[in-house]
Amino acid sequence: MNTADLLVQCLENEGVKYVFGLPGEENLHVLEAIKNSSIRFITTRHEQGAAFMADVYGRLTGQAGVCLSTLGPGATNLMTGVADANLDGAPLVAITGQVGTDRMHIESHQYLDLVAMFAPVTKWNKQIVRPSITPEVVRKGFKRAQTEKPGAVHIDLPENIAAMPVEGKPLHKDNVEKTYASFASIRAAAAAITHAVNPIILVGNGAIRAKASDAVTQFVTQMNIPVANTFMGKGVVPYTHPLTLWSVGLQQRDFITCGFDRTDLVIAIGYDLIEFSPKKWNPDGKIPIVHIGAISAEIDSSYIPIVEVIGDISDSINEILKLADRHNKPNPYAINLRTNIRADYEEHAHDDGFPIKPQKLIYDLRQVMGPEDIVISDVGAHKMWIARHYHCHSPNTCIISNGFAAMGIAIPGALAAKLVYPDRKVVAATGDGGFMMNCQELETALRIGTPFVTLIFNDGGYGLIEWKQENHFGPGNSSFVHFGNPDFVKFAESMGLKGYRVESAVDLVPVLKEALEQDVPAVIDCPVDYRENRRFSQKAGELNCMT
Ligand SMILES: Cc1ncc(C[n+]2csc(CCOP(=O)(O)OP(=O)(O)O)c2C)c(N)n1
Ligand SMILES: [Mg+2]
Repeated sequence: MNTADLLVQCLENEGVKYVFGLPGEENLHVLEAIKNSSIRFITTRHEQGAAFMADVYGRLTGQAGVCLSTLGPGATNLMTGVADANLDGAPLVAITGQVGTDRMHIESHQYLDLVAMFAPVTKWNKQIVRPSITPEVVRKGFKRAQTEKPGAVHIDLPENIAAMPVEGKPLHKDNVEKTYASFASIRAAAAAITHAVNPIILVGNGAIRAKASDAVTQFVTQMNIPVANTFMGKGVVPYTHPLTLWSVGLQQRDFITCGFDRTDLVIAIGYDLIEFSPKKWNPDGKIPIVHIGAISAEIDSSYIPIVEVIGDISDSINEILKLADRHNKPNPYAINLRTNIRADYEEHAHDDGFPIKPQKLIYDLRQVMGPEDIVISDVGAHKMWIARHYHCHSPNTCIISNGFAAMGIAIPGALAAKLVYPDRKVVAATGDGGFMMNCQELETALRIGTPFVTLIFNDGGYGLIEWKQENHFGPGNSSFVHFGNPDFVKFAESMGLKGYRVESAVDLVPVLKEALEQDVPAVIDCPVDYRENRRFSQKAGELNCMT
């Protein structure tokens, strides 16, 4: 047995089913070891795709997704997806090949100090400097990646170490017990909740990671308190619940902002500040906050909780429920707000304008997707519309990157989602810009048999940036944001995929339905009317929270 064999045994011990990656000379031994293992290697067309696949796999399962690259250029390609996992709180382990330890001290072909390079985009990273430490490095790596707040870990394996003989076996996984909040913190939180006049709940991805959906929904119902979710907190409370105010987190004002303007207590549950800065909803730091989470609150001058309830989230909520007493009805203002938000959602439901308005596009997408089906959003104007308008029945059914927010995640992410849930429908919703960043992974999807639908919001440009430019510099004032596109239908067909073009608003639902029935990946080119972006900004700018 060599070190590479032992490394792969350790991966098996961690329950790894897939390694996403791209081969190179410096990881030959690892690939050979994977070939002889129970793990399936998924060969990708770019290391970035491999890292995004591992990222979304980790986010959906809570088990670290694993990606592999060679040294130098392979490793630099891997970094974006690794950084995405780290800032989105997704468990991921990246393994890189490396030159031998005998040539790291001199100018060496393709050599970069990868431990130094990955340090800022990981929670922890190390080089395997001698064969015998492999089980400890791997166990520690997985433990770090998977423990709250999850993130990315990097392991660097020099090729001479990989080939060295070794004895040893994987370490046992330790039993990590739940931690429970102190009684004092629960009592203080319950008192604050009891006395608040107009509280609001803000729920984030931490509640999904902690599988606290049932407890949060129970809390909302029993306490009669309205709840908003961050982009990454969709589905914690089903969107049909009468007290949900849906997603918050646009950088500009929106209906939901009014809920925060009027509140006298924010109950933040599993809220990650990275997604939506508290400075946006609590600029002068005056709103009292109860922080309920698995770990202590991040420091921010706008986020200094009056009490932190730290421990298993479901348990904390259940204990608070035993002590809190709210006989007063929910504020009628919150109910009005809900009515306004819903009216806005439905405003374009039957709009047959073409190119299709983003609101209508997303409304139709929701109609064809079942409650457990999964949408993976890319990053751009379409993401903002998905965040506002695509609502979820359950957690992890709309994946949005809102920590790192890297374009190019949707297609590799959808492939990973289809691997995890082969029986669910999966849609990669992407801009035309993001599509061209990782569309090569559609070949990977075809080859490994993961059919999903890629829905392109086609505006011939970097729509979100155009939107921001126009907000800053006035209508018509945008620069460097337009480009040409290939014929996406022919492009898809040339790869052996199904290609569709939406030619009118009424086409979209039947095209989506047909595309979702295919047994190969399908691509839908859908022209989108982004004049709605500016319209929305105007409407939001005129929003008067006092009505
Ligand atoms: C990798 C990466 N590069 C650049 C950006 C900055 N950025 C954010 S959105 C956006 C435009 C996205 O364009 P497209 O994919 O066509 O989506 P649209 O906004 O048109 O819906 C850009 C350039 C980013 N988030 N990620
Ligand atoms: Mg675009």
